[in-house]
Amino acid sequence: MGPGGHFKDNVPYRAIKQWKKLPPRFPVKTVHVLPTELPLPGSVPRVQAAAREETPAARKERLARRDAVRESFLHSWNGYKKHAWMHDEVGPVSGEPADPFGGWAATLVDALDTLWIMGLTDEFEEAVKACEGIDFSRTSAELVNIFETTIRYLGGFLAAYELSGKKYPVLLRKAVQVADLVMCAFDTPTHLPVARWDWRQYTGGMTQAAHPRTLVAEVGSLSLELTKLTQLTGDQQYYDAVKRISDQFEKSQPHTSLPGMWPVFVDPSTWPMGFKSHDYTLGGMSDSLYEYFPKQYLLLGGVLAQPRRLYEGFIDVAKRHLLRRAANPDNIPISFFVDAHVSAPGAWNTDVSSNNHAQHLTCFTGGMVGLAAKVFERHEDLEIAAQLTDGCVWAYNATATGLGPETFAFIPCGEEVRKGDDCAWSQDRWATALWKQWRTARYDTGEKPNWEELQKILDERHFPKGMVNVDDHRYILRPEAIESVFIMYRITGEQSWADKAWTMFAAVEAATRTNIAAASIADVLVKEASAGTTQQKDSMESFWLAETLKYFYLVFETPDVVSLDEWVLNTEAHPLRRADAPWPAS
Ligand code: DMJ
Repeated sequence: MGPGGHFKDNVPYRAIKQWKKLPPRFPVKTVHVLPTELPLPGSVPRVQAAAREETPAARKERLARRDAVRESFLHSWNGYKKHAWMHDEVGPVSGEPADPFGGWAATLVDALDTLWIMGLTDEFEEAVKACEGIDFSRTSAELVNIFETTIRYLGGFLAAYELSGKKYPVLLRKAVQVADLVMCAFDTPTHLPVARWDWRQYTGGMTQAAHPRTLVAEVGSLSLELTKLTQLTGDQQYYDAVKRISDQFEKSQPHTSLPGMWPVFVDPSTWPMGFKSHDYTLGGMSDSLYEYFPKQYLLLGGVLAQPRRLYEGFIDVAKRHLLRRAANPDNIPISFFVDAHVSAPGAWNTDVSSNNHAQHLTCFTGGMVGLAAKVFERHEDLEIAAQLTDGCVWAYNATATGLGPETFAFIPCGEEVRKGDDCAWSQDRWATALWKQWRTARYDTGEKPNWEELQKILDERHFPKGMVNVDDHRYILRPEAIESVFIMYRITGEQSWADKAWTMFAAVEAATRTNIAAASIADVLVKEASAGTTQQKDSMESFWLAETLKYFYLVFETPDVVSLDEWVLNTEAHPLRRADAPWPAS
């Protein structure tokens, strides 16, 4: 039954204007419940470094930086308010509103916790009041993206509700409304969700099933928000829904074609869930599946071993097959997680090939590995966390704009992260890698670099030293790089991370600020666009205010503000608030 047709009871598809919760077609028989044990004090190791002394001059500088970030936030927030209030997004160049996420004011809801963290109480209260008017029973979307709805709306309400001390009950009410919608997508024969939910089909009474080719992140990263909602409401249906999913991940972990990890495409239309494809990445389409494991462990106060097993079961496999160091002109020790493909899967002849592609989306891995190194006491991984984070900082610093590209290819130089290594920079090494990347495109299959051709490639494409290709030149205001810098700063307390953050912020501000808000950038490799064009594109996703500026701001706050020993960023509070948190406020 496609759009335009009729359902069984002759209700035309288009005539259905709002979704309606129906009695479950596939009732859940046995409900998984939250672990009941209380976390023992001290059972989860500390994440943040001990407090450091701050000189008056250092404090002055920090506060000036913090206020600059706050001013940037207010600039974009006011632009959204003036031009696109209650819409999902504002066009930062045109001022035109846009509604790509259901039309439920995604920017407003997603940014609530940042408003609170920045102490913008009047703005926060105005926004909370506006939330009362959001009608989640109607939508402008044909299909509802369940993952995006969960992270932006449900996560937005829950984070704001808890950070503001549960003093605004409307936030929890709205969270439940969003979750009611999300739960409709779980009413399938497998109890696994339809990732792009056809609300008209559901309301028309049709049987629905998960899609056999679903992105693993879209089914695997609903756990934090739904678990938190059960913690807050006591209603076990939310936790039940995600525990079924994590059990499937655990059962399948040793049996995929790259045992330990899960492929980009999975099949939740079958039971057990299918994991039969062979492409693996920590980047787009898979990223938050992996990111959520250590955070879920923290959210449950360390009493459930499953998220730890899932993390520990995958990370060494990812280190072995996907982690690559990268040569760069300053010989900074840096690494990236790349993509892998398994051919000829099987116990005896598995062949894993990997590429040399880095993505901005994988930049969260520095923070994930760092957080997990502390929480799971994997101290040797701290060096990898630093190298992953420095890889993304390097990618920013290497370009003409000071912004990291969406994706690029680098010079890989070894399969393990080692010190005193074989990764030293040379012009020849760069030329050889460039030539390997480009020679067939130029119909020249010679093994040795052709210097004349190489010069032409560089003149046309502006690759910075150390990059051998840039597939996607954009910077779309993403948060992953600064998220990792922020976590590394809180873990180590080293000032160098705050200074790196400031350099990144200055570049982001210089390139993205518009009269209205902040714009995505079309090409980070060139400072000025060619005549008659502009680098600034008319798009500002909600994560700019909800994530990117929040991390920048928190770098320049005292470490007791959203301490990682109390909170699971960027959604919910840790159930066990610690009275003896380090780094007291100055
Ligand atoms: C973020 O909104 C989320 O954190 C998500 O998990 C992946 N990427 C986007 C922004 O880049």
